[in-house]
Amino acid sequence: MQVIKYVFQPHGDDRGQLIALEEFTDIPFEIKRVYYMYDTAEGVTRGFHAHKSLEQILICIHGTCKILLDNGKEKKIVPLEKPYEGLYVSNYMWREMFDFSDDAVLLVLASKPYDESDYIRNYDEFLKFVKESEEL
Ligand code: T46
Repeated sequence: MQVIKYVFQPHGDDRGQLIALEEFTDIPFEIKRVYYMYDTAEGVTRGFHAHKSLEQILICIHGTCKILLDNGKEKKIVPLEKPYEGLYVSNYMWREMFDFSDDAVLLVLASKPYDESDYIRNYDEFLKFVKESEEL
C-alpha cells in the first residue's frame, strides 16, 4: 500500500511559521469541509470506518497521533508528528486514529460535506465493498 504524505511549504521568518493550503495546489481536491478533534481522552481510538467517496487530508497541527490505514489487504500505521505534514486518506480506506498526545489537535480537510450515508462502519461490509470494486 502506498502511503501519501504531503510535506507543506512553511513560510517561515523571524516571527515564526505559517502554512497556507489551497485546493488543487497543495490539496488534491476541492475543500468542502474542515473539522478538527482535540481533548481526545487517553487511550481512545476513533474512526473504525471507511468512506465510499470521501477523500481527506489529515494534519496533526499540534501534538502527535497515529493513523492506521487499511485498504482491506494491507495495514499501515502512520505517525503524524509535524504540523507541516498531511496524510492523504482515499475512499475505501479503513481508518483508525489513536495514540493521541494530550495536546493533539487533528485537523481534517475533506472533499465533501458531512454525509452519514457515505460511511462504511462495518468491517465485513468494507471488505465486501473492496472486493466488489476490484471486480468492476
Ligand atoms: C473520518 C475521521 C478521520 C458532524 O456533525 N460533522 C462532521 O463533519 C463530522 C466529521 C462529524 N460530525 C459528528 C458526527 C458524530 O456525532 O460528530 C460526531 C463525531 O464524529 P465521528 O464519530 O464520525 O468521528 P470519528 O473521529 O470517528 O471520525 C471522523 C470523521 O467522521 C471521519 O469522516 O474520516 O474523523
